[in-house]
Amino acid sequence: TDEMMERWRSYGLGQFIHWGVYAIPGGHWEGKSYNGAAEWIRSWGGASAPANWQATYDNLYKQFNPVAFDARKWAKQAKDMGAKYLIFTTKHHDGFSLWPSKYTDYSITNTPYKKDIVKQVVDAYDAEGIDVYLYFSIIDWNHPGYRSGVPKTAKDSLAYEDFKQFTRNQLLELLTNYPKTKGLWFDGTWDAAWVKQSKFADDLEKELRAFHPGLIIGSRFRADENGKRHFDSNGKMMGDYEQGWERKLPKSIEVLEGRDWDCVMTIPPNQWGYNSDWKSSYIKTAHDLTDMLLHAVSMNGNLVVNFGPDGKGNIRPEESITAAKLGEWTKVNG
Ligand code: FUL
Repeated sequence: TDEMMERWRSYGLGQFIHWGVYAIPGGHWEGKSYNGAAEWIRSWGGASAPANWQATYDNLYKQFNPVAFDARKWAKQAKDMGAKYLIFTTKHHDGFSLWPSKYTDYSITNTPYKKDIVKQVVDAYDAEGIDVYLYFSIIDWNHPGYRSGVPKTAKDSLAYEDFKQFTRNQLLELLTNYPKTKGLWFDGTWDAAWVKQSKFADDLEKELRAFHPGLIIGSRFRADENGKRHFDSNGKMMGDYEQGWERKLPKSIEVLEGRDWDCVMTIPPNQWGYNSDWKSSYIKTAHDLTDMLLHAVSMNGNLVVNFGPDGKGNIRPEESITAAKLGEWTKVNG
């Protein structure tokens, strides 16, 4: 609703958190490092991949036991930083669900940790007055029916129908379990055939909005024929600039006219999930980030700074220092 969009427009600063099984390898496995984004390590291909790597990765959840995880600590830190909203990865491309989803076994339920992480995060941030948006990847490397691109055979199509229903079920499940959710921040649509089958997406969008009045939906939910995401200027969707690996924000106000947008930003270049090695990277300073925040806000956007907690649930010290410095700045500058 307009009221919700008004609220969204007033945020300014947000926090993104990428957390999942990929935090265990942290961009490395058996002494080798992977140069791509740490949360993409499952797709580690070519000669550098250890034998049976994907099967190894798909079993890592059996070790996921974040004993240091304390949602209240994260929420307090976000509050002190001045974040007005959170975008939290409920499920990234690997398909691992951080909530006890009844539609898959690949979820937090079957880890040694067992407890519902999404619930703890939603409750803790809500208690600090921070609005929560759920990140949800359409790509799901774990689901047997998922494939990239349009299904080619009848068997594939059937499996893909199953995947679409699964996606719908999981989304309704999230909104049912976490009614405090303010919006859904989708990802991975470029790789999903359903964007070309707009009837399904149209119906699903209507269903989600009817089910959860006021729900804000990110523009990555839809894409054009070529899989390119786009802004929607009708005030019902917000669009994003994903510029995590470049210090780049939209330059001209004209391209943004009438659009609601946020810019999601990593602190190191192109790393969203935890990477145990930051040394080789150019790390954005709190000063860089406040520049970006001012830039975004001056062009009617929000800036969302990403954090990638480690496999135990700790936010890395470098990120905590940045958060504290941002907090000092937002306290003085509003
Ligand atoms: C991208 C993803 O592929 C990255 O891993 C990350 O989640 C970023 C925010 O969106 O499309």
